[in-house]
Amino acid sequence: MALLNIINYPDKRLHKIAKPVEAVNDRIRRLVADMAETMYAAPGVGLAATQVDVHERVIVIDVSETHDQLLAFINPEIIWSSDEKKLSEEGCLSVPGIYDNVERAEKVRVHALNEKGEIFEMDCEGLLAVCIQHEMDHLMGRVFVEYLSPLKQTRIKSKMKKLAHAM
Ligand code: GNR
Ligand code: NI
Repeated sequence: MALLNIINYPDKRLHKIAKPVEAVNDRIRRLVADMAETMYAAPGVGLAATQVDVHERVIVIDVSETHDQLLAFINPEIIWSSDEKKLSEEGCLSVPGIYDNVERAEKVRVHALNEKGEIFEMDCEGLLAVCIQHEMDHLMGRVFVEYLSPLKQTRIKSKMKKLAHAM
């Protein structure tokens, strides 16, 4: 296992669109294990491959309080979203220290492959629903701050650039 480097916003690699995984093999299983280790160490409740500069459709999530309920989503697709929306506060490991409200579907149904390459579907609500939509956005090259006002985005970019220079 290995800790992977998380790309920080603003970085144009966060806007790359991930390609579908062609085969769930040992390379993908190693990626899932390394992403899980990186997510737990951060610590975070989710991580998309885009954030570790791998542009393939892989997500890991663990929203349990006990940090022992790892979910891996390979080639995930949201096949249903509720019309009901919900506003909730989000953060992102690629935008450290920034938290703001984003509106998402309250419930979603996801179709994906697991680490064995088997198809599964999952109904998601609460933090899991928020997180899966946040991670799916990463795979499409979208970061949650892009839902905020242009003024906030400008401020966040300048704050992140200052932080990067201070390192
Ligand atoms: O760790 C994370 N917490 C979080 C909180 C509210 C909404 C979304 C998230 S995802 C985030 C980890 C991350 O950046 N995933 O891409
Ligand atoms: Ni994120």
